[in-house]
Amino acid sequence: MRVFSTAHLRNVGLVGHSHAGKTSLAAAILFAAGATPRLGRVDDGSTVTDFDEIAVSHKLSIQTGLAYGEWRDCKINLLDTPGSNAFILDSRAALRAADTALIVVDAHSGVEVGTEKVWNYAQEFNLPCMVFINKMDKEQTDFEECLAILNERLDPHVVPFQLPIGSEKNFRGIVDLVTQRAFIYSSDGSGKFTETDIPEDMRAAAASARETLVERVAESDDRSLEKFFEQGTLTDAELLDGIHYAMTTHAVVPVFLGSAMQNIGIAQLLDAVVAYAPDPAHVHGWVGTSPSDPDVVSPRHFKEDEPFSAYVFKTLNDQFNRITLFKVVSGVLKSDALVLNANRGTLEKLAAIQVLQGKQLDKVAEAHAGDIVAVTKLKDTQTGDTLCDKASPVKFSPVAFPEPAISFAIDPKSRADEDKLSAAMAKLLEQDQMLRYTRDGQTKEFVLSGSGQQHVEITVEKLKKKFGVDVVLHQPKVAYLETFKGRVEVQGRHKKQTGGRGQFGDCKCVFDALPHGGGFKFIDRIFGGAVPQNFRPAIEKGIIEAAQTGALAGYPMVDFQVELTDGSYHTVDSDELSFKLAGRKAFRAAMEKVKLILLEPVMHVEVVVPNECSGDAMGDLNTRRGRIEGIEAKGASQIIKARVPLAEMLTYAPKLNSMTSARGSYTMEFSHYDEVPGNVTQKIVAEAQASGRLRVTEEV
Ligand SMILES: Nc1nc2c(ncn2[C@@H]2O[C@H](COP(=O)(O)OP(=O)(O)OP(=O)(O)O)[C@@H](O)[C@H]2O)c(=O)[nH]1
Ligand SMILES: [Mg+2]
Repeated sequence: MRVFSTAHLRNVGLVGHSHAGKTSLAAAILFAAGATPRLGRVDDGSTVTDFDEIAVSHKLSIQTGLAYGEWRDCKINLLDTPGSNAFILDSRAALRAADTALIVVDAHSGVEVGTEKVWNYAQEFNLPCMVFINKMDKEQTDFEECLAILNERLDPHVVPFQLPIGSEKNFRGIVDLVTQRAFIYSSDGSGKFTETDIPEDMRAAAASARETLVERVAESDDRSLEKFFEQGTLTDAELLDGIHYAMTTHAVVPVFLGSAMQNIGIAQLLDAVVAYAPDPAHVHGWVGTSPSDPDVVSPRHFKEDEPFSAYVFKTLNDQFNRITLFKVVSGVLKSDALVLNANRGTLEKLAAIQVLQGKQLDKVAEAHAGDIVAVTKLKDTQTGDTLCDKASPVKFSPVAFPEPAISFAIDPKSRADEDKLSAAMAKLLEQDQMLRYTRDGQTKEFVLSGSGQQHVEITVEKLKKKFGVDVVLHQPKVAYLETFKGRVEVQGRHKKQTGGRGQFGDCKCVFDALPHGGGFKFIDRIFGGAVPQNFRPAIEKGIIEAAQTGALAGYPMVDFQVELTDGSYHTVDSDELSFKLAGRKAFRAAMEKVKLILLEPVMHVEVVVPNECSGDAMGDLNTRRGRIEGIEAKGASQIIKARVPLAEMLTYAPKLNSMTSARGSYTMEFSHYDEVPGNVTQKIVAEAQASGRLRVTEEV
């Protein structure tokens, strides 16, 4: 594999709504660039970037695939990202490594939910954008209409750089408005084309569209505008200069078009990427910080003569291999380099530098600033880490992900599955930052959380297919707690005489409710020897154990204190166990006298919905016993902030999807425990009685 210098690199993130044709476009680009002998197709699982067997079977990208093609002396690194709702956050992680976002749009569907999302991600990283209108060969597609939608719903700065020749099944080529040439493609999908003058019947339209293009570019900066007024137009060199500037300032978003499936327009798109997409050197560098002091800013530029630094944006792994993907931010990396992992303070040897073509690795001698490469077998390095020259340490901030939206409890199907589960999950967590795997301390369930139901289901499929671990999913239990109101004095007396040595323990206690969050307190108020000192902890132990199964619905009892005031003992029969049982009896006696209350976890929820859905979304939160605390406008969306009981949020993800046609999203985090209203308590108590969780086991 050849080494490419910074000026000859282009890092392009293919982003967009699911099914827009990103993976197909990556396949067409790789074929055009001679990287594959045939045109790969999603429909028969032969693309380079969707190599994963699960992606192939679902005909859907489930994670970012990396590949590259060589075009006109440049190496174009392609990040083929997933667009489906459950995986689209991965495109955000990938865009961190890109220098240009190529937004792929389905000509028939126009701007979709995913298009808006990736547009926002690109803005977040301040990336120049290009749009590729794909599927121009499809029925019911209209270029002008699609352009109008892009203009209205995505950004008013979109400007066509090409026009289509023919439409729908007669779509056969493009007119390039910058070079003012036409390209007519053969209809056999081979990607062969002939270059001609602009067809007679399109000349007027092309001239007017070009005029708009030049004007829009000129308007983006004063110098160009002056020249435009002086000369009435811009020279080719001025136009190219102007396009670069206009793209980086977001004054112009160039629109290209074609058909990935029919292999039309790909060569011109690649020409445009090489000509207009910035090379890394023209991108402002990254600002890192000193690993030892986050307040000390340490900028890096995409320059070959700076010390080496790189950002790890992805980890791929299976049972056997671990591949770390990173973007070289500064310097030149040579193989066998010993570098610092600035996040972990350890040294890593980057033995062989590799380039990735889907799943295939090829060695390369060096990687220059801006390039995206991979290494295998690193010890400690994780996604989000910075690798750097140990003499010049720097740390870049990782991409932060929102908390997962949906959780399921998982149960291994067998003992063998249980044994393998945690090792397999550790590998999956390493490669998927949107996934969380926790054990609920109270319900004792293993909980798998992800960004959507499909995300969690595909994770379960990976567990089975890649690690041979079979699990079942079910709704997680809610970790209710119990408490009480009031103050009571009770006696707990345990006495047993069954021949031989008996058992005897007796205590008097005052049970008193504490405010929410007060936990448990045990206060020994016995003066003198009513109960010998060494038996008193047993009383406390007995109460703590008994409190694990509350008297209302069998959930742990919290927020109360017990004062031990008195008791009695027997010199022969008393022992620790007897006093533990006395403590239990005291607890149960108290529970019969106080007013029991059920507590439930309440979440702080933030829901983002398009303006027109906010009424429905608020109404729905009300039916979920939610308390709306605020609503804020953000562009065409509303952010609703509310506190909602967790029990009501378990089924929220699919409901929000259907209410907003998948345009809404939400995050939630634990807020506090609150009292469950009476009618809901009755239901939970009835369920607890039916499930037998109220049965108390006597220990004698
Ligand atoms: N007619 C037509 N179909 C296309 C074209 N490009 C892709 N398709 C089809 O559209 C479907 C989706 O294509 P993909 O390439 O998987 O789309 P994607 O954007 O990668 O989708 P995700 O990975 O889910 O984000 C497949 O069935 C493709 O064959 C095109 O130019 N014309
Ligand atoms: Mg795809």
